Amino acid sequence: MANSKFEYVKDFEQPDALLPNTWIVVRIDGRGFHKLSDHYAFVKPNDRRALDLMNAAAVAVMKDLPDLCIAYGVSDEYSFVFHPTCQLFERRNAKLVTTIVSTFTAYYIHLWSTYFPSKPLQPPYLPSFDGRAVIYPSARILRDYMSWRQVDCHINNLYNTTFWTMVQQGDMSNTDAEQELKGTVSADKNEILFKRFGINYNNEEEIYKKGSVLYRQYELQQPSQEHEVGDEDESSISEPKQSRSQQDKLKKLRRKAQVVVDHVDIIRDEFWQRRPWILSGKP
Ligand code: DGT
Ligand code: MG
Ligand code: MG
Ligand code: MG
Ligand code: MG
Repeated sequence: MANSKFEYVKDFEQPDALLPNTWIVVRIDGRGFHKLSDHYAFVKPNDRRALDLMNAAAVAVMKDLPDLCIAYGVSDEYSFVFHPTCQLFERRNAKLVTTIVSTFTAYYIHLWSTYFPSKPLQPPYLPSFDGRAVIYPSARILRDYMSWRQVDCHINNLYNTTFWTMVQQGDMSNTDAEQELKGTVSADKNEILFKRFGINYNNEEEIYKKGSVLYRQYELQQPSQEHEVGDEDESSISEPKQSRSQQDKLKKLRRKAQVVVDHVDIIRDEFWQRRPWILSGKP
């Protein structure tokens, strides 16, 4: 196309490529899900259908974007992780975030009726999500980020489980339950659940306690115990760049892999040691 005199406006666009050789985490979060969950009468504190729907939309995103190596979801949020070697969209921030947010939202709405067949979506209560990208310079810090989200899941779930049990089974008012829980630590909440309601928090469903972890499982790579991966297993900066054909081959393998939905501890080393391909990016 010939240059027009208007083309100079392109110079106003700002470059926004994310730093090379860093982990990229795109976290999305449901907008106003407090209201949305009320409107569609999500079960409190945990609605299994709502969580399964979040997971199904996230699996679709993982399948659509083979560059993603792991994702973690809890409540109305999901974190999607790109490997430091990722070159998708030249690592442009806005392009990565908007693609993930819109793809996730599209699938969430598309799959809604499968999980809530008797509750058609009604404007203005339509699901939408915000998103942001954050880069992390090492696998250790990436893991600390993931741990942060899972600890958050645990703390919120223990609180919400105790609070709603006191209200629903203990016939307390929201205000009284909130008042009593003020300043309590985990052990206090465990004790309230056990002594007053005979509930052992440990026996609650893993999906509520641990959130959801998505990763690729390859036919030839079953989880192994032997493989040792230190925390310092950074994708080495000195590693030669992958050629185009190498990248394409890896992409194909990733596309064919099964995306697993797991509800397991990702704070301790074991999860990562048994699945070394997640952090190594091979394949
Ligand atoms: P935001 O993110 O600033 O637009 O505002 P919200 O309202 O989305 O707040 P946020 O993201 O901090 O908290 C998530 C809300 O979603 C929280 O109010 C509870 C609701 N929610 C998420 N999962 C469930 C569920 O399984 N059951 C119920 N009843 N509510 C849920
Ligand atoms: Mg929020
Ligand atoms: Mg939200
Ligand atoms: Mg949230
Ligand atoms: Mg276009």
